[in-house]
Amino acid sequence: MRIGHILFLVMALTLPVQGLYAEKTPPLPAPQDTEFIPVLDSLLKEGLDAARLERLFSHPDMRFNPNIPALFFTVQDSQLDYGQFSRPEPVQRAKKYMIEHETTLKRAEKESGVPPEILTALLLVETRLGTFMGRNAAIANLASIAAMADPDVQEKIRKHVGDKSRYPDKEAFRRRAENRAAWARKELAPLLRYAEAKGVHPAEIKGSYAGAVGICQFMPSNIEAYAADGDGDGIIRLSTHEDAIFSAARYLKEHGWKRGMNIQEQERILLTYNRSRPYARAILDVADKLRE
Ligand SMILES: [Ca+2]
Repeated sequence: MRIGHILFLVMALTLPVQGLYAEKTPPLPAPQDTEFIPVLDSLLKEGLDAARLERLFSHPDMRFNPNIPALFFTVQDSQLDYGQFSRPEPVQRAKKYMIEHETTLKRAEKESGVPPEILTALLLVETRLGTFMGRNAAIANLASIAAMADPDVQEKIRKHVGDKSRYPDKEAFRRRAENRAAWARKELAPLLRYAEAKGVHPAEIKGSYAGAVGICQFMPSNIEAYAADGDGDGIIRLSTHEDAIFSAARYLKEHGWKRGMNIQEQERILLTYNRSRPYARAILDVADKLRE
Protein backbone atom coordinates (compact mmCIF):
# COMPACT_ATOMS: atom_id res chain seq x y z
CA MET A 1 0.00 0.00 0.00
CA ARG A 2 2.72 2.38 1.02
CA ILE A 3 4.83 1.71 -2.07
CA GLY A 4 1.79 2.18 -4.27
CA HIS A 5 1.11 5.45 -2.56
CA ILE A 6 4.66 6.69 -3.06
CA LEU A 7 4.59 5.59 -6.71
CA PHE A 8 1.37 7.52 -7.23
CA LEU A 9 2.95 10.59 -5.69
CA VAL A 10 6.08 10.28 -7.81
CA MET A 11 4.00 9.87 -10.95
CA ALA A 12 1.82 12.79 -10.08
CA LEU A 13 4.92 14.93 -9.60
CA THR A 14 6.83 13.84 -12.66
CA LEU A 15 4.10 13.66 -15.29
CA PRO A 16 3.42 17.38 -15.59
CA VAL A 17 7.16 18.05 -15.52
CA GLN A 18 7.71 15.66 -18.43
CA GLY A 19 4.86 17.28 -20.33
CA LEU A 20 6.32 20.71 -19.76
CA TYR A 21 9.75 19.52 -20.80
CA ALA A 22 8.39 18.04 -24.03
CA GLU A 23 6.71 21.34 -24.90
CA LYS A 24 9.80 23.38 -24.23
CA THR A 25 12.32 21.06 -25.91
CA PRO A 26 13.82 23.22 -28.61
CA PRO A 27 13.57 21.83 -32.15
CA LEU A 28 16.76 20.55 -33.69
CA PRO A 29 18.87 23.37 -35.04
CA ALA A 30 18.41 23.55 -38.80
CA PRO A 31 21.29 22.12 -40.79
CA GLN A 32 23.71 24.71 -42.12
CA ASP A 33 22.34 24.24 -45.63
CA THR A 34 18.62 24.02 -46.39
CA GLU A 35 19.29 21.26 -48.95
CA PHE A 36 19.95 18.92 -46.02
CA ILE A 37 16.61 19.48 -44.26
CA PRO A 38 14.77 16.59 -46.00
CA VAL A 39 17.78 14.31 -45.42
CA LEU A 40 17.83 15.15 -41.72
CA ASP A 41 14.04 14.67 -41.52
CA SER A 42 14.22 11.23 -43.11
CA LEU A 43 16.97 10.16 -40.70
CA LEU A 44 14.86 11.32 -37.75
CA LYS A 45 11.89 9.36 -39.12
CA GLU A 46 14.11 6.30 -39.38
CA GLY A 47 14.55 6.63 -35.64
CA LEU A 48 18.13 7.89 -35.48
CA ASP A 49 19.02 9.72 -32.31
CA ALA A 50 18.26 13.45 -32.54
CA ALA A 51 21.26 14.52 -30.45
CA ARG A 52 23.63 12.51 -32.66
CA LEU A 53 22.12 14.04 -35.78
CA GLU A 54 22.46 17.48 -34.26
CA ARG A 55 26.15 16.86 -33.66
CA LEU A 56 26.53 15.61 -37.21
CA PHE A 57 24.73 18.39 -39.06
CA SER A 58 26.36 21.18 -37.06
CA HIS A 59 29.89 20.01 -37.92
CA PRO A 60 31.68 22.66 -40.03
CA ASP A 61 32.40 20.14 -42.81
CA MET A 62 28.76 19.07 -43.07
CA ARG A 63 27.97 21.32 -46.02
CA PHE A 64 25.92 20.69 -49.15
CA ASN A 65 28.23 20.54 -52.16
CA PRO A 66 26.49 20.55 -55.59
CA ASN A 67 29.72 19.48 -57.32
CA ILE A 68 29.44 16.01 -55.74
CA PRO A 69 25.98 14.94 -57.02
CA ALA A 70 26.85 16.67 -60.33
CA LEU A 71 29.59 14.09 -60.92
CA PHE A 72 26.94 11.37 -61.32
CA PHE A 73 25.77 13.13 -64.49
CA THR A 74 29.12 14.02 -66.02
CA VAL A 75 31.87 11.49 -65.27
CA GLN A 76 32.24 8.38 -67.35
CA ASP A 77 34.42 5.62 -65.97
CA SER A 78 36.02 5.02 -69.40
CA GLN A 79 37.43 8.58 -69.21
CA LEU A 80 39.49 7.75 -66.12
CA ASP A 81 43.19 7.06 -66.62
CA TYR A 82 43.65 3.51 -65.36
CA GLY A 83 46.87 3.15 -67.38
CA GLN A 84 48.68 5.32 -64.83
CA PHE A 85 48.88 2.45 -62.34
CA SER A 86 50.92 0.18 -64.64
CA ARG A 87 53.71 2.74 -65.01
CA PRO A 88 57.11 1.91 -63.46
CA GLU A 89 56.87 4.30 -60.48
CA PRO A 90 53.55 3.08 -59.00
CA VAL A 91 54.47 -0.55 -59.72
CA GLN A 92 57.75 -0.01 -57.86
CA ARG A 93 55.88 1.44 -54.89
CA ALA A 94 53.49 -1.50 -54.95
CA LYS A 95 56.45 -3.93 -54.88
CA LYS A 96 57.77 -2.17 -51.79
CA TYR A 97 54.30 -2.34 -50.23
CA MET A 98 54.21 -6.11 -50.79
CA ILE A 99 57.47 -6.51 -48.91
CA GLU A 100 56.44 -4.17 -46.11
CA HIS A 101 53.07 -5.90 -45.59
CA GLU A 102 54.15 -9.41 -46.52
CA THR A 103 52.96 -11.06 -43.31
CA THR A 104 49.48 -9.51 -43.45
CA LEU A 105 49.10 -10.20 -47.18
CA LYS A 106 50.09 -13.86 -46.73
CA ARG A 107 47.71 -14.29 -43.79
CA ALA A 108 44.91 -12.77 -45.85
CA GLU A 109 45.75 -15.08 -48.76
CA LYS A 110 45.62 -18.10 -46.47
CA GLU A 111 42.09 -17.19 -45.38
CA SER A 112 40.69 -16.02 -48.69
CA GLY A 113 42.75 -17.52 -51.50
CA VAL A 114 43.32 -14.03 -52.94
CA PRO A 115 47.02 -13.63 -53.79
CA PRO A 116 49.10 -10.72 -52.39
CA GLU A 117 49.66 -9.34 -55.92
CA ILE A 118 45.90 -8.95 -56.50
CA LEU A 119 45.28 -7.40 -53.07
CA THR A 120 48.18 -4.96 -53.50
CA ALA A 121 47.13 -4.02 -57.05
CA LEU A 122 43.57 -3.41 -55.84
CA LEU A 123 44.72 -1.10 -53.04
CA LEU A 124 47.02 0.71 -55.48
CA VAL A 125 44.13 1.40 -57.87
CA GLU A 126 41.67 2.25 -55.09
CA THR A 127 43.73 4.69 -53.00
CA ARG A 128 47.36 4.53 -54.18
CA LEU A 129 48.03 2.20 -51.26
CA GLY A 130 46.27 4.39 -48.74
CA THR A 131 47.92 7.67 -49.69
CA PHE A 132 44.72 9.13 -51.18
CA MET A 133 41.42 8.34 -49.47
CA GLY A 134 39.46 11.43 -50.55
CA ARG A 135 39.44 15.11 -49.64
CA ASN A 136 35.93 15.58 -48.28
CA ALA A 137 33.95 14.08 -45.44
CA ALA A 138 32.35 10.93 -46.88
CA ILE A 139 29.14 11.65 -45.00
CA ALA A 140 28.84 15.18 -46.45
CA ASN A 141 29.27 13.71 -49.94
CA LEU A 142 26.63 11.04 -49.30
CA ALA A 143 24.21 13.56 -47.79
CA SER A 144 24.74 15.88 -50.79
CA ILE A 145 23.79 13.01 -53.11
CA ALA A 146 20.87 11.94 -50.88
CA ALA A 147 19.56 15.53 -50.99
CA MET A 148 18.60 14.95 -54.63
CA ALA A 149 15.51 13.08 -53.41
CA ASP A 150 14.02 16.58 -53.16
CA PRO A 151 12.74 17.92 -56.53
CA ASP A 152 14.04 21.44 -55.81
CA VAL A 153 17.55 20.15 -55.16
CA GLN A 154 17.30 17.99 -58.28
CA GLU A 155 16.50 21.05 -60.36
CA LYS A 156 19.37 22.95 -58.77
CA ILE A 157 21.80 20.17 -59.69
CA ARG A 158 20.38 19.93 -63.24
CA LYS A 159 21.10 23.63 -63.75
CA HIS A 160 24.50 23.28 -62.10
CA VAL A 161 25.50 20.46 -64.48
CA GLY A 162 24.20 22.43 -67.48
CA ASP A 163 25.33 21.26 -70.92
CA LYS A 164 27.97 18.93 -69.47
CA SER A 165 25.17 16.50 -68.63
CA ARG A 166 25.16 12.99 -70.06
CA TYR A 167 21.43 13.00 -69.24
CA PRO A 168 20.02 15.86 -71.32
CA ASP A 169 16.53 14.37 -71.18
CA LYS A 170 14.76 15.81 -68.13
CA GLU A 171 12.95 12.60 -67.27
CA ALA A 172 16.13 10.50 -67.57
CA PHE A 173 17.89 13.02 -65.32
CA ARG A 174 15.11 12.80 -62.75
CA ARG A 175 15.19 8.98 -62.71
CA ARG A 176 18.97 8.88 -62.23
CA ALA A 177 18.83 11.59 -59.53
CA GLU A 178 16.18 9.69 -57.57
CA ASN A 179 17.97 6.40 -57.96
CA ARG A 180 21.32 7.80 -56.77
CA ALA A 181 19.66 9.74 -53.93
CA ALA A 182 17.94 6.61 -52.59
CA TRP A 183 21.19 4.65 -52.85
CA ALA A 184 23.22 7.32 -51.00
CA ARG A 185 20.50 7.73 -48.37
CA LYS A 186 20.83 4.05 -47.38
CA GLU A 187 24.57 4.47 -46.81
CA LEU A 188 24.21 7.21 -44.18
CA ALA A 189 23.16 5.12 -41.17
CA PRO A 190 25.87 2.44 -41.74
CA LEU A 191 28.49 5.21 -41.95
CA LEU A 192 27.25 6.68 -38.66
CA ARG A 193 27.49 3.26 -37.01
CA TYR A 194 31.00 2.75 -38.42
CA ALA A 195 32.14 6.11 -37.01
CA GLU A 196 30.60 5.34 -33.64
CA ALA A 197 32.32 1.95 -33.43
CA LYS A 198 35.64 3.65 -34.26
CA GLY A 199 34.93 6.40 -31.73
CA VAL A 200 35.33 9.29 -34.18
CA HIS A 201 33.02 12.06 -35.36
CA PRO A 202 31.43 10.83 -38.61
CA ALA A 203 32.39 14.03 -40.44
CA GLU A 204 36.04 13.30 -39.76
CA ILE A 205 36.06 10.23 -42.01
CA LYS A 206 37.22 11.21 -45.48
CA GLY A 207 35.91 9.44 -48.52
CA SER A 208 35.49 9.37 -52.27
CA TYR A 209 32.85 11.44 -54.03
CA ALA A 210 30.61 8.36 -53.86
CA GLY A 211 31.16 7.95 -50.12
CA ALA A 212 33.58 5.00 -50.18
CA VAL A 213 35.94 4.98 -47.19
CA GLY A 214 39.28 3.56 -46.11
CA ILE A 215 42.34 2.20 -47.88
CA CYS A 216 40.13 -0.42 -49.57
CA GLN A 217 37.33 2.09 -50.39
CA PHE A 218 34.32 0.25 -48.97
CA MET A 219 30.83 1.64 -49.19
CA PRO A 220 29.54 1.92 -45.60
CA SER A 221 26.92 -0.82 -46.06
CA ASN A 222 29.68 -3.16 -47.25
CA ILE A 223 31.62 -2.52 -44.05
CA GLU A 224 28.87 -4.24 -42.09
CA ALA A 225 28.58 -7.07 -44.58
CA TYR A 226 32.21 -7.80 -45.50
CA ALA A 227 34.80 -5.87 -43.49
CA ALA A 228 37.26 -7.89 -41.43
CA ASP A 229 39.35 -7.11 -38.39
CA GLY A 230 42.80 -7.95 -39.77
CA ASP A 231 44.81 -6.78 -36.76
CA GLY A 232 42.41 -8.39 -34.28
CA ASP A 233 41.93 -5.33 -32.06
CA GLY A 234 38.17 -5.83 -32.10
CA ILE A 235 37.41 -2.68 -34.10
CA ILE A 236 37.06 -2.27 -37.86
CA ARG A 237 39.34 0.55 -38.99
CA LEU A 238 39.66 0.60 -42.76
CA SER A 239 42.31 3.31 -42.49
CA THR A 240 44.70 0.64 -41.17
CA HIS A 241 46.48 -1.58 -43.67
CA GLU A 242 45.72 -4.82 -41.82
CA ASP A 243 41.96 -4.25 -41.69
CA ALA A 244 41.84 -2.92 -45.27
CA ILE A 245 43.80 -5.89 -46.67
CA PHE A 246 41.67 -8.44 -44.82
CA SER A 247 38.44 -6.65 -45.77
CA ALA A 248 39.26 -6.53 -49.50
CA ALA A 249 40.26 -10.22 -49.34
CA ARG A 250 37.07 -11.20 -47.54
CA TYR A 251 34.92 -9.22 -50.00
CA LEU A 252 36.49 -10.97 -52.99
CA LYS A 253 36.26 -14.38 -51.33
CA GLU A 254 32.58 -13.91 -50.48
CA HIS A 255 31.95 -12.83 -54.07
CA GLY A 256 33.35 -16.10 -55.36
CA TRP A 257 37.15 -15.77 -55.54
CA LYS A 258 38.80 -19.19 -55.61
CA ARG A 259 42.39 -20.38 -55.89
CA GLY A 260 43.41 -21.32 -59.43
CA MET A 261 40.77 -19.25 -61.26
CA ASN A 262 41.60 -18.20 -64.81
CA ILE A 263 41.93 -14.53 -65.82
CA GLN A 264 38.34 -14.25 -67.10
CA GLU A 265 36.99 -15.59 -63.82
CA GLN A 266 39.27 -13.26 -61.82
CA GLU A 267 38.02 -10.32 -63.88
CA ARG A 268 34.41 -11.32 -63.22
CA ILE A 269 35.00 -11.26 -59.42
CA LEU A 270 36.90 -7.94 -59.56
CA LEU A 271 33.92 -6.44 -61.37
CA THR A 272 31.83 -7.06 -58.25
CA TYR A 273 34.18 -4.68 -56.39
CA ASN A 274 33.75 -1.96 -58.99
CA ARG A 275 31.61 -2.42 -62.08
CA SER A 276 34.19 -1.15 -64.54
CA ARG A 277 36.11 -3.28 -67.00
CA PRO A 278 39.07 -0.84 -67.29
CA TYR A 279 39.26 -0.96 -63.47
CA ALA A 280 39.34 -4.77 -63.30
CA ARG A 281 41.88 -4.96 -66.12
CA ALA A 282 44.13 -2.37 -64.48
CA ILE A 283 44.26 -4.53 -61.33
CA LEU A 284 45.08 -7.68 -63.30
CA ASP A 285 47.72 -5.83 -65.28
CA VAL A 286 49.42 -4.40 -62.17
CA ALA A 287 49.23 -7.82 -60.45
CA ASP A 288 51.01 -9.31 -63.51
CA LYS A 289 53.79 -6.76 -63.20
CA LEU A 290 54.12 -7.48 -59.48
CA ARG A 291 54.83 -11.13 -60.27
CA GLU A 292 57.76 -10.21 -62.56
CA1 LIG B 1 41.08 -3.67 -36.42
